[in-house]
Amino acid sequence: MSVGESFRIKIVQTLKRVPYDLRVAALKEAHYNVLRLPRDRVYLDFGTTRGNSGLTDKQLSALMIGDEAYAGSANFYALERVTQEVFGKRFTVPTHQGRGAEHLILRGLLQAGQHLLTNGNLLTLAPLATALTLQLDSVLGPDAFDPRSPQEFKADPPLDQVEAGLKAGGVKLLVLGAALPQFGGQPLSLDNLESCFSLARRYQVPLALDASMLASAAYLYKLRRAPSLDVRALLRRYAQACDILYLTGREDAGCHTGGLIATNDEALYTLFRSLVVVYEGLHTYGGQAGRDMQALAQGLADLGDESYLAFRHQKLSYLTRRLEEDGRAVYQPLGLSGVCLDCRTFTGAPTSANLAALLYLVSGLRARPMGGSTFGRDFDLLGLFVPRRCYTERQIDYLIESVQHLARYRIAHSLRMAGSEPVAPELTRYEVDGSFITEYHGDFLPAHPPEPYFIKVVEPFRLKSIEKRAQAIREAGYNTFLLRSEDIYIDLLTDSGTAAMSNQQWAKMLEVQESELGSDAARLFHEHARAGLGFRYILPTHQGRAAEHILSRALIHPGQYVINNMYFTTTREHQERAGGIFVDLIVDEAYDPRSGYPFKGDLDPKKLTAFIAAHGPERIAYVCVETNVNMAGGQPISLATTREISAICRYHRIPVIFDATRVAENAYLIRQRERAYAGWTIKEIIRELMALGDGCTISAKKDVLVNIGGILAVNDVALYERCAALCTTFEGTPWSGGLASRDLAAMAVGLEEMTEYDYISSRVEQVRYLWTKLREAGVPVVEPPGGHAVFLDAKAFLPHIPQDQFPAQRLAAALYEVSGVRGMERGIVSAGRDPATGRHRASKLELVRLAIPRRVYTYSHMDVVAEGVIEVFRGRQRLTGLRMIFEPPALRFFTARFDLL
Ligand code: P61
Repeated sequence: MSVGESFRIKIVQTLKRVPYDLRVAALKEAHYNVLRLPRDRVYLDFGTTRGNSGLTDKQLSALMIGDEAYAGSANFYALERVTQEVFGKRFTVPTHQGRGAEHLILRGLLQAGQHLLTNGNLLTLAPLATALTLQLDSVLGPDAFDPRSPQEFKADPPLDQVEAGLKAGGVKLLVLGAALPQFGGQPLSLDNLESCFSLARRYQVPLALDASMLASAAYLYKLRRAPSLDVRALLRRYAQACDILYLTGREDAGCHTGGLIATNDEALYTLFRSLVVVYEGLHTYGGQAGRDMQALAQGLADLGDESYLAFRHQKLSYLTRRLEEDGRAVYQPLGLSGVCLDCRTFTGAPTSANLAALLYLVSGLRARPMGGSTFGRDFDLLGLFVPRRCYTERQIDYLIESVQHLARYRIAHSLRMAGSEPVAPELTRYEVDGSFITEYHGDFLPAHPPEPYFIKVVEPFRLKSIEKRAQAIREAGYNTFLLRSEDIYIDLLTDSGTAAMSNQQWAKMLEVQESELGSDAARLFHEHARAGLGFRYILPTHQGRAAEHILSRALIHPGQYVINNMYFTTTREHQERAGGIFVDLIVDEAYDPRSGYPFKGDLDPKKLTAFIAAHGPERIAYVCVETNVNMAGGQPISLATTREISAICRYHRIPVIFDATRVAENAYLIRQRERAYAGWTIKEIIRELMALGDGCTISAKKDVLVNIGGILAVNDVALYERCAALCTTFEGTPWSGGLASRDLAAMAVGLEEMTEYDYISSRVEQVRYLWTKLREAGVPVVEPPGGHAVFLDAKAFLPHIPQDQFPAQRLAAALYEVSGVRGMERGIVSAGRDPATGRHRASKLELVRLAIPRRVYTYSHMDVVAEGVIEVFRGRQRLTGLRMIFEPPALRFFTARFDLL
């Protein structure tokens, strides 16, 4: 079974590759030390796990509830409470980061020249010890330096050496790291810590535990030695085995800054409290903003989240396995920070500094060179540290392929360290004679391009037990619309309003001013909508159906026909409510799930001509052309056919109105499938398509990448004025459409982002990935793959259930029960009843839609979804039909209830 992330993505940070010439210049400027490169010159950063995690949504909101009082901030008390709960430590002293804590501990407990002993936890400790003229002794077992030794707890110091140090009387403090960042996060075992602690007690030397990566250590301990214990219990037991616990919030707690010291010893607390005010800040904020203490409190409260730790372990194991398959020696066993490569396995055995520079040059990635002299031992590793909740599997794949790619290069010159030995690797400068590599083979192109964004904020979720799911779907009347979000594992109900917004959208949202009259946001929105779509007049609406409501009222005389390519539920509802007679003239192929016709969304020009001839153009209110037709399976329209439709309508003076809700996806599929447009940009294709119409309605909750919003655009001024009046009546001012200004700002930015090629291709290719997996397993899916969703063909999936027993409804319910994945019925229930006869409209298509939210789920999630569907498919014979026990009057699929037959 695949393991997916235990979260969905909430905010993404858009990501651009750094061109080769910029990389060359940046590397020179950084004196060939990749650790000196600024982050914006790095494409994906595997140089550290410190302070670069994706936040959880709760941490993000914690940042918004900072109590920035100078003394006695509420956030301090929250932090203190969590520290008590998680670690069982009564007193908390906040510090600005981990090294702030270390500084206070060293300064408080040791005097110049005195000794302290550590298990190789040197990263920040060593420079501090030097600065305070302390003697730092580091002990680790010989295995710790052997990448091949399977010793599971390489951070365990040999007890005899610890005792020898304590016995001699020289050592005044023991500082043990729960996991060592140097080798990818090698853990310290609980047993070893407990033994060290009793030794320390015997010799009356305080033991300080660096708990920055305690969750990682505890998880690995559980995995390797104590499967029956849970991580939360282990966190407490580790914490009990020390006098002082300290940490940086920038590792397992997933924060960007912040640290603390915690103890149960009142004398120690008094000591640190007297120092914190000198070096950090007041004892109730310790050099952290209130918001950072709150985010740290939240991060610590979530430390024991085993589903995330399990996911992380699995992904790092995958990274290890792939690298080993390529013949690389990887430091063993796995820690939870990342993977360390033995540089000697590369041809010519370059140093890690050389390899890191080369890796950056050829792929824009940063890795961490970890060489030789730190421990005075002979090892040279390239650290591939994987930030938490930040990169997807595709991005890890890119890392793997980049490392493979290194084999093609020869390094012409070794780097020579310039100047004297610096305090920290970040400060090292190198020199090189001539050019660094012999030749450049062009920018490295991966087999599967990674997502053009990385994760900024996540929303954790978990899979509920099968019993809970069975109960939930029963209580929901076998209708997935009636399930609660908290009961869902992976939510593919809809791609509507579910996108992860970008950092740029959020930035604009904060920037604009709120006003329902013309605001900077309204101007920005208008500019982008007009430029992007090409229509003259633009109205925002609160969402798509509001635009449809206004347009239908403004354009339909009762008794007139409205021609559509298939139907969408809300569109048809508003056309009919305005007195229109709904007509569907989509091409026949659209109704054949097996047909691979590339433009199954097209309106049929022959059917249109015949209809006009039969009824007369004046009886047709307008022709509504949906892009990327939702109910047909996310199937695109072509420019060629739409041009024909447009010409026919222009000739007869029938307006053409697009439902351009998924126009960017449609444009991408045109670029792929319609040869004449292969070289066009997405923007150009959208403009070309929209130029064939007289206006459009848009639900911005789809392609436009916002959670709320709609657009109505027209060319005709008289029509615009009718619409603007209706907008004022039903929505809000014509400038706001009933939206907050920030929503207009988010739409403005979204209208740009949706046209970026890297984004739209990664979006549609993800849909195709799931589609391919299902099809290869023999699951009946609508062909060819569409733009926003994969549609299961329920008639073929459950041929033994007749349509009046709602096979698609049944399938959606079963999928939820089996896998926690939520899809949506798009069959006879959605089609509703014929207003004339009152009977079910026996829809030709009986589908379950798995709509994929934009930028929210990863390829790992898609694997999990595919496995769920395939499992239902295997057991399909056992499924029986449903009967409807409650039916509402309009749009019944939303709230209807069913029972098993
Ligand atoms: C969806 F089950 N779609 O796909 P609004 N046009 C088109 C849409 O796809 C669309 C709207 C207009 C939804 C949400 C939804 O029966 C349902 O912003 C092509 O939702 O008002 C919406 O835009 C309406 C799901 C709507 C449904 C109606 O999931």
